[in-house]
Amino acid sequence: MTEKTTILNLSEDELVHPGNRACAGCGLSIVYRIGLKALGRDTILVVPPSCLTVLQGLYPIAATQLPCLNVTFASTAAAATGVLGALKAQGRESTLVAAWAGDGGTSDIGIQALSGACERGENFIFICYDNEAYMNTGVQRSGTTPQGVITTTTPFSGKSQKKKDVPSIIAAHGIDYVATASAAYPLDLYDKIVKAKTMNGPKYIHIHTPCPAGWGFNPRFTVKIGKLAVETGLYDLYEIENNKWRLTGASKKLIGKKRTPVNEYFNTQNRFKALSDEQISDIQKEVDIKWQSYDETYGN
Ligand SMILES: Cc1ncc(C[n+]2csc(CCOP(=O)(O)OP(=O)(O)O)c2C)c(N)n1
Ligand code: SF4
Ligand SMILES: [Mg+2]
Repeated sequence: MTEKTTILNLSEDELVHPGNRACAGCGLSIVYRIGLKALGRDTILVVPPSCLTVLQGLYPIAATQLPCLNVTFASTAAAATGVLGALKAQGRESTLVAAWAGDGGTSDIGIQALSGACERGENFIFICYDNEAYMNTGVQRSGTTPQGVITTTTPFSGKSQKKKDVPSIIAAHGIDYVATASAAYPLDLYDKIVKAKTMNGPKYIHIHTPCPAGWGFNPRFTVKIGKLAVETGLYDLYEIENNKWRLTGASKKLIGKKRTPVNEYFNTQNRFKALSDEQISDIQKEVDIKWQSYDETYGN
């Protein structure tokens, strides 16, 4: 039987240096530290412009010990494809290539390169940390910003459109592994990355990543808010492995249970303050319908 992952048996190899340029309480700091532990030393990172490039630091400073290619916004998956080609030419195909992009760099600006790489079947892991806006440039709305959220480009009544479902778009390419994760559940993320490493072809992991600066909450509540997103049923943890969809971790435990009302999540963050009672009630109904179908399909 494989040993259950706990905080005690994670790799002690720290690939992210202590101290970096991310804001205090940044969810990305959590997922990057744990994510790189799961990826391991024999990894080349490919990163587009984002808060992650800020976290990494300006040359000659680097926040990680791994080689990292900073590439243009639209080209992350194409550049990762180029790195795979170079490694093949050098006979180094066991080296892992991992792209890490924000939601803007994944769901909007980088989506054509990502779609192409998935369709071609490139052997890499693409990780999207979703802080639900273009944070590095001052909190502009992105395709994955939820409906009703105030950003600097949706300043009064919030974003009108719904959140783009990127994991489903990527899953529609028929790749072998798609998973969602959360900064609030780092061990679940760790296990998913470790599993992705064992598979061939493109692997996609989408991480809900709370951002105190852009979401408007006290930095000490990053994990609490990440957990609330899952406990309310707004953000689901799941895997699609060889076309089989299943809830995992904390979301799986919610099947057949009472969920926390969605307004408890909304009340924790300034970005939701434009939501009316009617909008909140509509969102609650949508979540209830989704979970009713989970309960019927996956409950006992
Ligand atoms: C083609 C192009 N357009 C715009 C920018 C400016 N820019 C740099 S980072 C960034 C925001 C990235 O947002 P996201 O991918 O969500 O990552 P986050 O900053 O939220 O971590 C933008 C718009 C750029 N570098 N290149
Ligand atoms: S703006 Fe948000 S995602 Fe960017 S470094 Fe600060 S807390 Fe992290
Ligand atoms: Mg973002």
